[in-house]
Amino acid sequence: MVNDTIFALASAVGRAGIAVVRLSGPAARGALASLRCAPTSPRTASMASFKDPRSGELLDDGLLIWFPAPGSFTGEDVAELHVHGGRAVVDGLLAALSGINGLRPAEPGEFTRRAFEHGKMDLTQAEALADLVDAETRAQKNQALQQMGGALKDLYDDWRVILIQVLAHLEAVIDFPDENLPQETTDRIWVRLRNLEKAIAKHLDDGGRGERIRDGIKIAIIGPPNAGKSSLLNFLVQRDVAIVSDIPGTTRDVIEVHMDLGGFAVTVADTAGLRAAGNIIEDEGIRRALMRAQAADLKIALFDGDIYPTLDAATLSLIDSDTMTVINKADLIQGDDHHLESKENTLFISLKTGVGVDTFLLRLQEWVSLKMDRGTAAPLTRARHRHALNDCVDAVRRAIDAPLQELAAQDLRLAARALGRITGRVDVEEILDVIFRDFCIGK
Ligand SMILES: Nc1nc2c(ncn2[C@@H]2O[C@H](COP(=O)(O)OP(=O)(O)OP(=O)(O)O)[C@@H](O)[C@H]2O)c(=O)[nH]1
Ligand SMILES: [Mg+2]
Repeated sequence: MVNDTIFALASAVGRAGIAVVRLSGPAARGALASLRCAPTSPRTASMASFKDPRSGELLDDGLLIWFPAPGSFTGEDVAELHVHGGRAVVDGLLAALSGINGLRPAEPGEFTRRAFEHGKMDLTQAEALADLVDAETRAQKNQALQQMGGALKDLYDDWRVILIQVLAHLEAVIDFPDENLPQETTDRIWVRLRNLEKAIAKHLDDGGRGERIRDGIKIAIIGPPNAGKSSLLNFLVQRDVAIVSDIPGTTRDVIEVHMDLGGFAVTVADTAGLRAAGNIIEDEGIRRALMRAQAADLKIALFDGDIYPTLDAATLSLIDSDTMTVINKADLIQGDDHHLESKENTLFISLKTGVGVDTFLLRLQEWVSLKMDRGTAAPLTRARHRHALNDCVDAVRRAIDAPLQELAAQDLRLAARALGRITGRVDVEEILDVIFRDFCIGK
């Protein structure tokens, strides 16, 4: 029930310097009175003593901030109680709040839900808030902040306004055929619609940049047995996560590690060496390695320098434009060092001596940031948005090709609704508003 007053520990659970307990709803002010304190001036921190409503026992001395409705995060009366972050203090305060009439613990996400319901943010901003809390890398944080600032909301709202305006014009043409709208006006409708179709298509065709920043870019290390794939994983994550041995076929399962590479979230997977193993466990490992290679955004094809210039054929056959070719064990390659110099897309490294590894790391970071940094426009961040935008652009295309204006109007309504699904705005009444605002039909 929206009329309930909710409370929750807003800071992390566990021992800490300070804990923040938040209340939101109409009974927030009354709850403070029960704790025998009262808000002073709005949005200003003041010292307060919080006391148990029944026994009068001191729960803690802390800070109180009062955010009166509607100028608060949720749009309701909100109180923030900053207390010492000890378990007993927090438990005591939460227990005291539970005992106050009209108060109940908040459900997960309920504060943000209320903010959405009171029009403080749209759904993309609510999602961005969740992303910001989960952000582990600089790029994830920046993207969440951009989206929380309304970058996607503004974009989708603008498109929705265009759709609604076009729809309003079209409905006017349908409903009032005798009004004789200038041909120019009608032509402009279709130009606007075609431009919109292009803009949405371009936004959709971003190579999944936003989703990749959010979910992490997938890198798979593939290559023949014994090339040093597990050694490379251990080097990248600077931990001894995978078993390294000189026995070919050591790695069977895919070993996956999340890491921050130059500010971007990446998942690196070490895989089983590719060969005709003839052993069911290793064969299964190789099958998984190939699947992982297929799903990866970037493959690092790692070859064994010990047999250079022979390169493993199975690995060679997997190289595509999203593959970095790396030859390891450069220390074992005989002859003149000159021809080992890293060329364009082929790098020579030795994980044993460290030769070439800095260049390799640099190239890898360059590649990752190139994949992520294309353009400054706010990218799509969720499959949910992509799905709705695909529905929207399909409907716009159908409207453009529609044989009848009535059918086009129906498709435009669907297109606007698809955008509304992303931001959480789904009223059709707006269309009437536009008709009456933009047109002097009721002469
Ligand atoms: N000389 C030399 N040996 C290396 C180098 N890098 C790794 N090795 C050794 O090569 C052997 C194989 O390394 P791993 O990392 O287990 O190789 P892998 O590709 O994961 O092998 P599989 O899991 O069997 O597919 C180990 O004995 C490593 O110590 C290098 O740069 N030079
Ligand atoms: Mg291995």
